[in-house]
Amino acid sequence: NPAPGTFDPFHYYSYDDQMKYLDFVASRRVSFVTQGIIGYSSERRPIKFLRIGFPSRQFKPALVIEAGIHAREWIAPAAALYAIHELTTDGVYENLLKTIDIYVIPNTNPDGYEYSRQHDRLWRKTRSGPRGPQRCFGTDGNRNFPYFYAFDGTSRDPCSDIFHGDGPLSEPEMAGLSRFLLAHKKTIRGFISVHSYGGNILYPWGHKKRTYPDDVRDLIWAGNRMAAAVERVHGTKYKVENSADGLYPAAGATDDYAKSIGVKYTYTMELRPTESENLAKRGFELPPQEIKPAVEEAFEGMVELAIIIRNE
Ligand code: ING
Ligand code: ZN
Repeated sequence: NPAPGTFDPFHYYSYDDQMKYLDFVASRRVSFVTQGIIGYSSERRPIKFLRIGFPSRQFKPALVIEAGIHAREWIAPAAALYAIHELTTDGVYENLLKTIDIYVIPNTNPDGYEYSRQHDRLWRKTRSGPRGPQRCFGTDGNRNFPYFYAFDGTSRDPCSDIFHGDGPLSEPEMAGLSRFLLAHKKTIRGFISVHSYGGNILYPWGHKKRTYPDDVRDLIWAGNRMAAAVERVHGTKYKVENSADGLYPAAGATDDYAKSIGVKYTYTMELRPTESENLAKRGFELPPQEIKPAVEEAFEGMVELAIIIRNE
């Protein structure tokens, strides 16, 4: 078990240890860290977030970092915790945090995450259910959002890994995230959904190929800056591409939803291993010794987007 109040970049945390870390940071840096709960999972685990930023009388734009919607992508919550660690312990971010708020939601699918840790390493979905004649469990949270819901790249079969659920926001975890985004949409200028793997910075729209938002040039420009920031850390090259064109169409994802409610810069980041590294076939099981470089480089990409938003 990690020592309380520390971020250990050599181990994957349990959900309980992740939450203990959030509690510790929130209790120690009361002046500029606020903890909240966006909702509860179907197994009643709280889905917590931290807001990091100094109070200001002026308008502050916000960046939201959401991780862990897919259970087996363990590096995603680790990257979110590392971001919290850096932002709350390294003084170089103080100026940035006087002009922008960063919301970090490190684990939006705690039930799935613990199921992946304890029973089935490659579990992806939530744990709601059972559903269907085969009494299958789980919905793909990244297919459960109400923008072109079930349009393409999703399944109506509850046994499928891309099951879109019983309806838009049928999952309490996703309903909670949606409520949170709507409640803060006046201030949110950026949104990053953290996943693995591939080494990509993906921009909308995801539901259909060759279909882009009007301001896609701005998203590509900022995405390229994020990728350059990532590369400066350890030389890892992330590919900036449209999610449907570059990977596959997938309707109902968080980044499309955030874009659809008016958040300008919305992305899905696919962390290590990169597609070329994956020739070694590690996929979701990124070895613990690679947590540190993976989260360090991803963090610089996140900070770059925060700076872009702050300067607009
Ligand atoms: N990848 C994303 C997925 O949900 C994605 C890729 C995101 C596609 C957004 C389209 C839109 O399938 C992983 N690794 O989950
Ligand atoms: Zn994913």
